[in-house]
Amino acid sequence: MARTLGILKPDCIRRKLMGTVIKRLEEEGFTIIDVRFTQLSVEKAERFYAIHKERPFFGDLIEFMTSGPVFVMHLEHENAVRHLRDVIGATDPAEADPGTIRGQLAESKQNNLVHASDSDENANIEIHYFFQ
Ligand code: 3AN
Repeated sequence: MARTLGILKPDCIRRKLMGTVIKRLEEEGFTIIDVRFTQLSVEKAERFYAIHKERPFFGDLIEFMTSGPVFVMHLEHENAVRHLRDVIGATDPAEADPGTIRGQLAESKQNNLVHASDSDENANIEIHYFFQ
């Protein structure tokens, strides 16, 4: 079994969609290994998204990710990274498959409800970033 990291972003919590998204993840076969409900500091969010530092949306992304609590999930599934990214869909909800979480529910590229690790290597780094 492989593992990945998912984060329910502040828009997901504000819109009271946590239950909906978690239910979908359970229906898709994910096992929840560990969770943390936490408020990211600007420093922690900037380190988490360091790879996007030069992108024009970086400031907005950090402001958004620190605008309220996030729900961090350590998840297990066969091909967990691929499976979670398939279930949440493309970054831009307008481009996401209508059957995906973002395709069904997300509002914009920024307010897209869920973060998912994009490789096994990054999943490992991100899991250790939040869970000892
Ligand atoms: P994903 O979350 O689908 O892996 P990335 O890694 O390209 O997408 O981007 C990280 C986060 O940055 C996205 N989840 C999204 O919130 C934000 N983001 C990406 N591209 C844009 C954009 N063009 N405008 C605003 N926010 C963006």
